[in-house]
Amino acid sequence: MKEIELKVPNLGEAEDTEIIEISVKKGDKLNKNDPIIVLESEKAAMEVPSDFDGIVKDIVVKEGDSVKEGEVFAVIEVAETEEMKSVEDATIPPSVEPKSSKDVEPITNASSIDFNGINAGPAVRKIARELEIDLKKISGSGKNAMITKEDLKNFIHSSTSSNSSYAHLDSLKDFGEFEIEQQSKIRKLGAKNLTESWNSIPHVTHFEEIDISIIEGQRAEQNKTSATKLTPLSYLVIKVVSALQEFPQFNSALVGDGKIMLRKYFNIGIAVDTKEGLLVPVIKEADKLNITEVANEIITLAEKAKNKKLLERNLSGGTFSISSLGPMGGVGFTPIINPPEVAILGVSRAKKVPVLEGDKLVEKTILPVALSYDHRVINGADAGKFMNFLKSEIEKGV
Ligand code: CAO
Repeated sequence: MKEIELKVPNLGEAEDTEIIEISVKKGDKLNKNDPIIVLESEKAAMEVPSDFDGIVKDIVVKEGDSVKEGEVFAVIEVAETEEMKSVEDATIPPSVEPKSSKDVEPITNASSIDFNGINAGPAVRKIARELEIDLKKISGSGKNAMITKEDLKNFIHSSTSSNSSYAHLDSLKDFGEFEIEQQSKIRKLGAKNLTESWNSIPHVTHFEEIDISIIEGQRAEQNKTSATKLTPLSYLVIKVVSALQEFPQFNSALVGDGKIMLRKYFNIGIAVDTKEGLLVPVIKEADKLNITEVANEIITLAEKAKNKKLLERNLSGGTFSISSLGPMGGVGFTPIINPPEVAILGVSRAKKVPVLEGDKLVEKTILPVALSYDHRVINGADAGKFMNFLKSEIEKGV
């Protein structure tokens, strides 16, 4: 048996590169072509495979290390064969010593799926190859958009669940009369987006009841003179913006690699029910608007949505959404997050209830609300604090 030092191959233009994955550990048995480490190049991951059958004696680097061409990264023990001896002289195994940057192959495989330019580690590639998944369809959430095992799992989960959730027409057609209706494009797209959100975001919903008696009194007064009709929703937008300013993570987007983008603008999406399906136009810079301006925006955007007049810019850039089913009733529902946002407030129907204040029964108007949030970004305790703040802001009135 003979020990061989494995060295970092020629990396092309790159001076040094980071080790993003170590695929083996000390004592592992290696077959020729098994990946040992994965290096990160500018555009893709680069697998450095073993050229021999053997045993890993030592790994002298760790994930995250920066390495240069010629640096030893592992020692392996191989049987002393003629083939091995000839390679030993060259120190760097031929297959890991490309002549130029063009020779540095991103991890690809002889399989029919082309992984060229894909940034993913060997484990992810192996599963993708086995299941014949095209990694180009997956957006990576890791460093430099690397596709992680979690991304792959989510992709597999979302594609299997969306396909398997369709009923089979053939198996249902013998039970009675029916007709087939074609869903509108908006509904179809909405269904896809909702499925993706539901399957990829760990949703938690926090329920609360808010006393809007003061706001309702103020609203009645303002509506006597206001040219624009104010509904409870306009007040909620103003108060939600205050809560988002106080708790910025609720106004963020999860951008991968453990980073959240805390957005310093407050664009509030409003779910609008239209004949064609649900649309969520966005009130831009809601923090700069007063209550009447917010109410005007809601009326204008809802009109446009119902008349198919919304432009792309009216539908993009949201940082938080509100879905109000208030006028339609219901005591509560769990709204689905509108990615890349991380939270959404669902509003149900307010009702008048008798409440004991001291020893007196008084009438209060209570609004049930539900906050769904992305548990990867927001904890239950954060949600509790956000809702307590929102509740006390609303209960103060404007
Ligand atoms: N509780 C009780 N009444 C409420 C209420 C609530 N939470 N919210 C509004 N109302 C009242 C309004 O005050 C108004 O009553 P008055 O005419 O007596 O003042 C009435 O209900 C109708 O309000 P509205 O619907 O015209 O206005 P809005 O600002 O509340 O909502 C809009 C505007 C565009 C959001 C709404 O029309 C809409 O489309 N909602 C549907 C949203 C939806 O489908 N969400 C579900 C998404 S998940 O599938």
